[in-house]
Amino acid sequence: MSLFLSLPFLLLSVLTASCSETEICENSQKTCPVVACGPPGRDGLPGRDGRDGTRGEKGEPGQGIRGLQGPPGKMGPPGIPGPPGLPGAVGQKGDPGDSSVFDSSQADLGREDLLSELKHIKNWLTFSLGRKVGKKLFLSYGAKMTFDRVKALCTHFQASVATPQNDAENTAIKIVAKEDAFLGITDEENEGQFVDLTGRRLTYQNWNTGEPNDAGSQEDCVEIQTDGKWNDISCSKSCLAVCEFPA
Ligand code: MFU
Ligand code: CA
Ligand code: CA
Repeated sequence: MSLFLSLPFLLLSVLTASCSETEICENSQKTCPVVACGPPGRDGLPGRDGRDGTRGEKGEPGQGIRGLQGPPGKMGPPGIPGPPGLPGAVGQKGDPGDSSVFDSSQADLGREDLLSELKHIKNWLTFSLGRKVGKKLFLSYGAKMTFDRVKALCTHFQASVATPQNDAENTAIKIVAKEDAFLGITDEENEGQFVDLTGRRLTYQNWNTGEPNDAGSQEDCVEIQTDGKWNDISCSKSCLAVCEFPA
């Protein structure tokens, strides 16, 4: 039975109990105040637990011994690949091949056929990449660099820095070079005396008006401009690398 329902019953019990003593009371006072007359009741049982209070603030770190370090985390994603390195040096000549492993399926291609195929491939490459004048094939590397680097690059590929010896060659270089390109010509040895990279005096030249002017007293290299005209410039400037190959 709930406390609420049992309350009237309790009150009734108290009243009844008080009135059983009423005989004595009536003798002295004629009134019977229920509470005043009865002896105080005993303390009730403790109430039920209250609800949980609000959460407390975070405590200070403990003074105990620190735990061991955890294992390393997972590896991160791979980085961006770096730029390609410079080409390596040309390797040594290989050993002669073993004719016993010769593939007979290629035997029907004779020497003449192979040379003919090679000629075709050379034509395709020249057509799409370069310009051939006489026995020279001009090719652009497509990158700009200082004169020293152009020399090293052309040498690496068994070629020379483009050096026009006539109008046809000059025009071929102008077409292959989409921007200002270095020519294999300098006056580093004797100021004002332009020579090719073998040291020979020029037999052909195509200077722009007012050039060479050795501007700032430090222009000892030569660029071919997009109009085909020449200008002396600093050798440490960056220009397109164009090489000439024996073809
Ligand atoms: C001209 C050229 C120089 C340089 C300069 C910007 O000098 O001769 O080589 O290109 O213009 C005034
Ligand atoms: Ca000069
Ligand atoms: Ca100049």
